[in-house]
Amino acid sequence: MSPHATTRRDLLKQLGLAGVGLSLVNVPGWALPVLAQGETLVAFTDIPPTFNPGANPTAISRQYDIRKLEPFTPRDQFFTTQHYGHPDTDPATFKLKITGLVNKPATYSVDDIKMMRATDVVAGFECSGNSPRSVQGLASNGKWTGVPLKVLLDRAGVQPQARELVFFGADHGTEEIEWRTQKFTHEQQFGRSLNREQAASPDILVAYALNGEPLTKHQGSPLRLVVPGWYGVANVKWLTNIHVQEDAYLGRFQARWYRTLRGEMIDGEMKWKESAVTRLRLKSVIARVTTNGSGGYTIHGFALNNAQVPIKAIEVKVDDGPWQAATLDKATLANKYSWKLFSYAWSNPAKGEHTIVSRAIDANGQIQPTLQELETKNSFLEDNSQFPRKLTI
Ligand SMILES: Nc1nc2c(c(=O)[nH]1)N[C@H]1C(S)=C(S)[C@@H](COP(=O)(O)O)O[C@H]1N2
Ligand SMILES: [Mo]
Repeated sequence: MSPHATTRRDLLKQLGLAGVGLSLVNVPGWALPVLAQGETLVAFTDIPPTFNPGANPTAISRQYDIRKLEPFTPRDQFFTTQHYGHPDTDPATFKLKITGLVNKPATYSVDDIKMMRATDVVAGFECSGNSPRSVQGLASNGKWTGVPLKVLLDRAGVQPQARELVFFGADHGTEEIEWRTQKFTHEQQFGRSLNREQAASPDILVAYALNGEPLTKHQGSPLRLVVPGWYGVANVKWLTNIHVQEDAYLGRFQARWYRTLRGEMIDGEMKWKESAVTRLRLKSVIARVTTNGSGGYTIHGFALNNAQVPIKAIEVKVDDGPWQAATLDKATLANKYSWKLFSYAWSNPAKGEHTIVSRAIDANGQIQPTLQELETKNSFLEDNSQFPRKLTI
């Protein structure tokens, strides 16, 4: 388990401080990014003052207000969305079935899963539609508890000819199927797949808890898939069936909706490639700016990546100044799939309007692109462009 696998709220509870002016309590070691004593938030001028995401915690979809940035997104603020609404699920009767090309098909109750050895994975993810339009609020970070998918698959015995694992949710809706002149509509479950190699990762969980508390309906109660390092859509909620097959699964949210068309220079020639939304792309976001009231300003943000290549640095640029190294928070950095928090001390900025922006750089030297550099990307999905913010000092 990570050294910081306790939420701030747990910590405050342990200290007997829960509920008493949380943001003013100075918890040692948790100064970042909880507001330190005497610090205040500086408003961004490119966000309307009426912008108040998450104001209704029971809404079926919500954004996380990234200005509240914490190491772990509280369960009732965790961003949430889905395509078909919330299905009716009863944890007492809910079943997860493992079917198809396995030696021992299985049916698990939620209690069966909870009785198995629990594993925690800290993982941050964003919806692939997250972008400046939603003030990057379709992103969150949590500690998930569950059973590794690999344990269930090893028990079931995946047969040699199996190539693909399909994960079905309990939710369903009507989809249009089109082939040449033929068009028909049909009811179907939400489904996503992973190929056998992708599904073999020991870090994928069938999860039942977030930040040490049971999943809510919003997060896919009672069971959901958590695929660390992947965009949100891979994390199938209300998981009722894992079906093992030889053929590729071509459901709408696998093969049609979550697609990006990109132009790529291959040997001097532009080639246009459609690809599926899979692993997170390198992104950093400035989430908030605080001031101590005496000329000291701090810029805070988070970064996401797929963890196959670690993040090496985050840099911040003020107006037309040079890129400057930000400080990466050690605890989140040490945690493979967590979002990484960063901060940058901005001393005595000049009075007036400023534009600030961050960029992430990975261990291969890959740099988070600008919006311009994403010119040949032809969908609004997977927008990992740099996110300039405006504010007035
Ligand atoms: N069963 C099911 N799982 C789903 C979806 C869905 O529509 N149905 N939406 C996906 C998408 S697009 C995202 S971004 C994430 C959001 O997860 P969250 O609500 O826990 O943040 O759930 C994914 N899992
Ligand atoms: Mo999504």
